[in-house]
Amino acid sequence: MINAEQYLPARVAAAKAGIDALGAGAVLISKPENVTYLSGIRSSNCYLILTPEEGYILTDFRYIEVAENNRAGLTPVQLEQGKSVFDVVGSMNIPVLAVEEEAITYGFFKELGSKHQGQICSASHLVEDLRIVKDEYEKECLRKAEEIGDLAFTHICGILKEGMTEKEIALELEFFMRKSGAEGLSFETIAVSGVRSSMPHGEPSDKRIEPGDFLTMDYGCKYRGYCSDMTRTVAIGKVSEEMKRIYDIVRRAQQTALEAVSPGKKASDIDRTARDIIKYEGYGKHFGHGTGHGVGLEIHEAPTANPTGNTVLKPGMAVTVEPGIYLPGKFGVRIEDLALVTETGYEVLSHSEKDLIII
Ligand SMILES: [Mn+2]
Repeated sequence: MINAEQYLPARVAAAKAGIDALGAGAVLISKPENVTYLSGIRSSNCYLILTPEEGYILTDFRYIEVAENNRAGLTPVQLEQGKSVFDVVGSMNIPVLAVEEEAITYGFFKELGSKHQGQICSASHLVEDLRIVKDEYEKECLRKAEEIGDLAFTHICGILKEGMTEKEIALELEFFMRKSGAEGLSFETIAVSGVRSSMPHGEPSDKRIEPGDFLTMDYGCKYRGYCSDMTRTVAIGKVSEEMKRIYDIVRRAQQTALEAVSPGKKASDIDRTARDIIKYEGYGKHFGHGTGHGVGLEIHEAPTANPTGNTVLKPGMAVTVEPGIYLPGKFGVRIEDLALVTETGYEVLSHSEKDLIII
């Protein structure tokens, strides 16, 4: 497996190169995923201060050893007890400091303002704009995370049986993914069956699966910090004609939209491809969410593939394709794959069966 370390200095250099355009002399990186992206360090209390020339990594005693060993070329600064990141920033006399406005709280902003004498401006999406295109290391992590998801699907299909509860199914998926090398979950597992499957993000309950149910499982794990995300809907025992028909529409919408993923397309084009098929079949109002989203260190990141998603797809972007149809009081169906945009089209990272499985 490739190592992340060789990519870190280039990522830091790219972030530094964007500071001038913000109208700032330095940027304070506080969003944990952005800190990880640039430094390789995962920590709950770690900040980066970058200027066009310098880079500092600020953390406390608990993480100082990893900070000292960082391979990103950042200078470690230990935050002594009683001393905060705001004290350090205050002592640096930065005329204009850019902050990650969507990642900080009002309390953070107030404290920063009490110590920092200069102006504050927005870092906009300085690091997110870099993260949107994945490098080879990140692609490998995403492939590996999705592979664990695929293995979990095979595993669950082998043990699903009438009478299992949604909670038991979710737990089996989670336990299996952890045993298969995942560090944790990328989000709370969704396992909903029967009438409950019409809730796109329903929580697993004590409901037992029974013949005639659809069971939708939407789950993901983290591998080296990178998230996987996939959804499959399977049938238990038997299916009605209506269930078969709806499944087929979603299956077709998902496959067609997936095949539409290619560089130069807008994210909204992917959404429209899926939505047009579902609308044409008369279920437009039962598909009330976007078709997909980017995935990386965060489970939901850019690009957003909904009707207004105006990001132009580029090679290296990762995007889910996950249309669904939800009929309240009856059932719901969603199918989701994660795809990487390539030079010529797409590479699908989830390989689990998508034709209707009846267990
Ligand atoms: Mn998703």
